[in-house]
Amino acid sequence: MKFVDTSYEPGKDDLKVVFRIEPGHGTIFKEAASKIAKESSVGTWTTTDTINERAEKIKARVYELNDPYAKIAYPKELFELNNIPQIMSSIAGNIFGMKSVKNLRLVDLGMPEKILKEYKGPRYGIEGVREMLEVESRPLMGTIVKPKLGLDQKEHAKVAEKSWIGGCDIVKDDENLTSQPFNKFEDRLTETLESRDRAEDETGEKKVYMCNVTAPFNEMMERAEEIKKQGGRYMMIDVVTVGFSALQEMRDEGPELVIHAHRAMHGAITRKKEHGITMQALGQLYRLIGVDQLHIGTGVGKMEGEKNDIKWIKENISKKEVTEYDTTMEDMKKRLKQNWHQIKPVFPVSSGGLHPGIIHEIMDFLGKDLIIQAGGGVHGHPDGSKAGAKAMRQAIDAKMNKENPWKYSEEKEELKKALELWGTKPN
Ligand code: RUB
Ligand code: CA
Repeated sequence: MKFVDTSYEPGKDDLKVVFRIEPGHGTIFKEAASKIAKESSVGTWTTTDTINERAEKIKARVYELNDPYAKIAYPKELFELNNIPQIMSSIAGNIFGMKSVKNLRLVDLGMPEKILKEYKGPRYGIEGVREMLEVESRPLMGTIVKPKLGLDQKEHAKVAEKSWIGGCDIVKDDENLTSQPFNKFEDRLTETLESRDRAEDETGEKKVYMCNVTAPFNEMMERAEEIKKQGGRYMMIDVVTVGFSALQEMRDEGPELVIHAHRAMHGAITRKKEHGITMQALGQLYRLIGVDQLHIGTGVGKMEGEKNDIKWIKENISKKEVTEYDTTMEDMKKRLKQNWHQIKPVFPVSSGGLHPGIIHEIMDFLGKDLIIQAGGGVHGHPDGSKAGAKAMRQAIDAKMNKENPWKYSEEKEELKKALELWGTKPN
């Protein structure tokens, strides 16, 4: 069987995948690409006499080679279309362990409408979230209660209340806060939602609490239902650690809540430039399943991530059609067009090491359709969480009013103190 065919034109129902390939010892690039197409579709290491016509017809084909990038087209018949675990067991399965590749990276996906139609996508998306929060155009602003672990439910709710009153739209749990003995899920939920109600009364603004439901599936579902019952509007899920299958079930069968996706553990998969899966490709899958908000990185904060890549992730999870990057020759080798058809846009979240002093830079870079979150950058303010939240909102207001943050801070004490402490440079 032949798996490289550069004259092949992918059909409109094919799933297209870009791989970056470093062949293993004794293997050349083209041969490695061929083995990837083979192992990820119908073949194995040797020829077998069980090959039939169907296998020949539905095999994957390498249709473009641009060392180190190869584009492969997979006919839809290879997949159970609404089963992401099965799709990933094909296109990101055995191939990552083959000796004939030293390094392999799944770079981008081009998903056909036939696959898109099988998924619900975000229930709310950017528009739905903005409507719920009654915030038309500025970035949404949130905080993560810190210390991430150690506060009991009452202390947690108190920090949350101060943050909302100071100006946060959103308060969220951290990725590893779920239901510890000193801070049980249900108690925290009740206390924090009460804080939310008081903060809404006091400020006249809509406030949301993103409570982390991450747990084994049945428990997670019960927690989500409890949120709905107690009048919450959001659930937060650590989408990488719970897995595609559990996430899909939460989206499809869970209560009608906004889904905030924290991506803890993604670095184990996405971080190495020459191996693994890009955040961009994972983001496409999470959009397909239907998270409403997803962490994409900051380009300026404490977490690793190149600006160009972050922009690419942002475009791909939030635009209707991705084409812009097809302009440079270099990008054409590794990026695929994607039309999202009926699937709504995901609200991108920038978080990790942010503080008021770098808001202007991040908004220059990622625009206004963004959720900006700061943990340390709120609760580390010299005058505490409420002042910290105020400073963040002031920094956003300054940028919305096209004013220099230092200039704007002359009249805003909280922002001034934050800028004096952290400056206006990325840390
Ligand atoms: C934020 C924090 C989040 C990171 C995760 O706290 O720790 O979990 O945003 O990173 P702080 P990413 O504001 O104190 O740094 O968003 O890149 O997945
Ligand atoms: Ca965190």
